[in-house]
Amino acid sequence: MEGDALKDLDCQRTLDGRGSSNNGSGKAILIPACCLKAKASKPELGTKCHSTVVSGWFSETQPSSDKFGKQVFFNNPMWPGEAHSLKVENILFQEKSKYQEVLVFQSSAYGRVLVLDGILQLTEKDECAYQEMIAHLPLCSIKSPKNVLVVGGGDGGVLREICRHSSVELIDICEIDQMVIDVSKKFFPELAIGFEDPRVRLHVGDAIEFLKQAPEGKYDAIIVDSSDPVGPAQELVEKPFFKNIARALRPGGVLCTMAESMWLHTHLIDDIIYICREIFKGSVHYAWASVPTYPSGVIGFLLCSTEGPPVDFVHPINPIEKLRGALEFRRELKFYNTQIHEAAFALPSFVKREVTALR
Ligand code: SPD
Repeated sequence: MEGDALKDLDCQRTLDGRGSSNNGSGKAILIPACCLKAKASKPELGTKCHSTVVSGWFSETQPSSDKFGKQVFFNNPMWPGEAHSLKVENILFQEKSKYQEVLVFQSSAYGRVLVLDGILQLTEKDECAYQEMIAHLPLCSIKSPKNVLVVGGGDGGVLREICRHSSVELIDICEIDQMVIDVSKKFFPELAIGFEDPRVRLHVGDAIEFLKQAPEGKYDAIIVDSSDPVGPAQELVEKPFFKNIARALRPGGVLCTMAESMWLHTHLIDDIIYICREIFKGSVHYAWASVPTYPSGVIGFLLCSTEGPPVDFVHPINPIEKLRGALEFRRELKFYNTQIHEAAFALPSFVKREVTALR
């Protein structure tokens, strides 16, 4: 185990796959092992994630066997060397769907928790920060959004937030895993309430295929609420997927996608921004928010617009405070407001330095 732990911490010297087209240097650069692993198109042998509850505590680790066959726990490859733990009061649901292992438990500090393939997706206490930001950062950046597509988001929390916007007429959601929807309806009614809105049209299936079939220019906004890009979700950070998104957006339409933690994955963020800059000819920005139960306590969002009427993501043209009924719709906004929106784009100096594609 010691050897593997050390390997995880190692940085490997490698050539930047983008060569000189990114920063023009073409030099060998250091990519942390976590980012290399996150870039792998398939989960590595023996690293399939499973929910781990040991002695009454959940951590984002994965069980494996040492050379003597004894069960040992390794860190998740996306964030080697750390694991935030939550005390488990009670396991409420644990089953394998066709796609992943789904776990719901009652924690003592953060309420109910949803975990997919061993990775924490949300807790009742802090889900507001993620869902409100990923929905309102894009929707408050354009005037009167009407047609919105959600990729993933089967828990319904992002739908709940989009529904605050009375200008929205249609919300398509494409979620691959029916079990996530069912589990959310049973255990997370405050999120699944999003499905009850008559503007929502649910499509259970593969979003990659859904987007290929989507009419050109149909959506004002597309929100990608995915899991982390290891294994199946890897395709959601690749060029063909972003190309299909850009095609499905109207001119001056916006994309908001979950974009990992600046404390852990600046190389991954750099890669995604680099790809998106090539595809989205409007603007590309990175924002972040505090979500205490996500690795490193923060999560990032990438905001992109297609060529067309310019979009100023940093200064929302459609402030939530001015939208009739939005602050109170279904439940009070807990995290998002216009000040938080503007502040979310302020980046620490190390991020400005390391994410070269932002320059
Ligand atoms: N590292 C966890 C990232 C989880 C992103 N998806 C959350 C789903 C909430 N609707």
